[in-house]
Order: sequence, then C-alpha cells, then structure tokens
Amino acid sequence: MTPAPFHLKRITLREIHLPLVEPFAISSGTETVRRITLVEMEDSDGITAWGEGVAAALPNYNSESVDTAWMAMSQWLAPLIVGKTVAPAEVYDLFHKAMRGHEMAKGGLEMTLWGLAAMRQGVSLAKLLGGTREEVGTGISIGIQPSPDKLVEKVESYLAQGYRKIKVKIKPGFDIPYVRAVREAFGDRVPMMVDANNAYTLDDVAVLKQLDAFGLIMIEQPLEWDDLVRHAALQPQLQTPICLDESITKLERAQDMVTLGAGRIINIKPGRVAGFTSSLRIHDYTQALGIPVWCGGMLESGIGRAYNVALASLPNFTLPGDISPSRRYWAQDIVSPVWEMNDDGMIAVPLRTQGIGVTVDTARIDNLTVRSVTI
Ligand code: OSB
Ligand code: MG
Repeated sequence: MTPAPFHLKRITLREIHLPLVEPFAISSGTETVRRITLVEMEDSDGITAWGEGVAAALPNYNSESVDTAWMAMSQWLAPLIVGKTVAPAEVYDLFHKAMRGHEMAKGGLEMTLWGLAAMRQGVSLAKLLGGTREEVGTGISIGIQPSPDKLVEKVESYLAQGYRKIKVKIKPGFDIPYVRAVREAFGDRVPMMVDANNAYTLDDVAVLKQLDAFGLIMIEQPLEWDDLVRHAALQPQLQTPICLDESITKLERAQDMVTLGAGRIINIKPGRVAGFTSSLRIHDYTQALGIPVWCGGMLESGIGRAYNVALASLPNFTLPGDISPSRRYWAQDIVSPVWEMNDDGMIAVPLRTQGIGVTVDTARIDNLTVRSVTI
C-alpha cells in the first residue's frame, strides 16, 4: 500500500533517558542508560503519531550520535517536510538528494511519517508496509559477559523463556571459549550466531575460521563498520555465512555486497538505512535473490520496537530478529500494552490496530524528557 500524501503541521523532538535493566556491552562500548530521541508528528487534521530515532549516545556503532542526529533532524531535515504536503514513500529520495549521510536522523523522521500515515488511513503500520505475518520470531542479543560461565547462565534462562535464536556478542579474547561453552552446555541444535561489531581484521582469519567448528547460523559484521571489500576477501575462507549490519546503509550497498560476495545474510535495521522506503527496497531486492534478512535492533523503547515489529512482518524476514519483549530492556516501558513474547519466542504483530499498535504513555514521557524542540 502506498500511503496517501498529507499536510505535516508540526514535529516535536524529545530526548528521554531510560535506564537499561542490565548494562549492554558490545566490542566498542557499554550502554547503561539509553538516551532515546522520540519524534512526535502532527498533521493538519490534528492527527498525531510517535516515532523514534535510533542513534546512540556516542558514535561507536556508526558515525551518528544522539547529538548529531538531533542537529540534523531539527536544523536540516525537519524544514524539508514541515508545513508541506508529504508523501511518506517519497521522503527517502528527498532526504537522500538533499543531505549526505545522517541515515539515523533521516530514518527517525521518515518512519514516523509512515506511522502517521497508518493512523490517518486507519490501518496497522504492518499492513501499510505490506506485512503478512501474524507473529514474528524473536532472538536475544546478549552483550559481552565477564566469563563463559556467566554467558552459559544467561543463555539457559533465555532458552527457558522461549527465545528462538541466541546471538552472542564477541571480541578478541571473548570469542572461542564463550561459543564453545554455550555449545557444550546446550548442544549443536540451538540456533546460535555471533556479532563482532567490527572487532576483527583480516589478520584474525585464523580465529574466525575456528568459529566454523560451531555450526553458527552466521557471523555478524566481523570487520570494519564501513567495509565490503575485506568482507569479500573473508567470506570465501569461511563456511559460516557472514551477515552484514553496519556496512549496509542503503540498497546500493546491499547490491555491492552481492556483487562482491561480501556476505550472505543482511540484518536490516530501518533506522540505520534511513527508514522504511530504503528497508523495503533492500527487502524486495534480497527476496528476489533468495538472500535471507532479519530485523536488528538498537535497544529501542516500545515505540521504536513497534516499527521494527511491523517491518519484520514482511515475507523475506525469515530469520528471528533482535526484537525482544519490553522486559528484556526496561523496568517500565513507555507504551501500553508493553511488548510481550510467548513461550514459543513469538511476538504478535498488531495487525488489527490502527497505527503503530501501542498507546504511548505521554505523561511518563513528559516526566522523562530532558530536552525538546518543536519545528
Ligand atoms: O550490532 O546489532 C547490533 C545494540 C546496539 C548497537 C548495535 C547492536 C545492538 C544489538 C541489540 O545487538 C539488539 C537489540 O536491540 O536487542
Ligand atoms: Mg550488529
């Protein structure tokens, strides 16, 4: 469904701080309190929608941060759409032609336009995007742990909760013994993968080859955050498929991955690729080639999660996503109902509710807001 154009009257950005229930460590840094950018939009009929920008406090995942995205959204991008008639499916190209980079800033605004369009049209966001699944499979992304034993303890409780995929964050010195410990404790049939967030180089091929022994579904982004050529040199040396995350910022980068043979799976995070139009293009391209994709996460609040769940309901999202229920991240989420996972590790897609499918706790957001700006 292509969303109909509408007149955008107002954008309000807010920054809130939400403490994570446990610190989340990746190779490049640890998050304990998530600085979250929320987007609220209102159209000329007074209809509103909430969305989320996914940039982190520091530019240690990609080159964006909460502060650069705030600046890009408020100063450069919002003026291109506020007070104008906008067609959500055309805003990706508008932003792309006008400004280089800043994908997370662009994505935060572009996705919220889709959320607002779904409200206006009285359909669920998932249906508006072309989603077909009633429920989406859920995997857990486990931050780097202090010891293999501690990791095994965590995996045990996550498997008991029903998670359908175990993703272990790794870095040099925190890799082979950790993966081996999980395999020895739970056997080879547990669907398992690792995510290195750029912690290795081609000098580490020997270690990466050792990972082949563990029958992992994939190795996510072992090399540099913006690399394709070295991943293409690495992939033929491994049996395990490489999945690219950071390196895929738009359709053309997915095409380059295929041309070069730099990977066999893509983690699509709509925020990282500048929104839904870009995500849909990558989805359709990979679907035609039989390349599986799954929906990644950026420790989103229940608002950003709604957008990820909607996207993950599309047909080529064939692998469980990093879409955990609210309680994995937050003592108290900012939406109701909170996101729940059933015992089979599935999250229901709100296909029959209009818009993003959850109600936003605006009073709580008011209390959590540390700054805001209205354009
Ligand atoms: O690389 O997928 C990643 C979180 C922050 C930054 C990067 C990544 C992640 C995750 C979290 O793996 C997944 C989630 O939101 O559950
Ligand atoms: Mg990743």
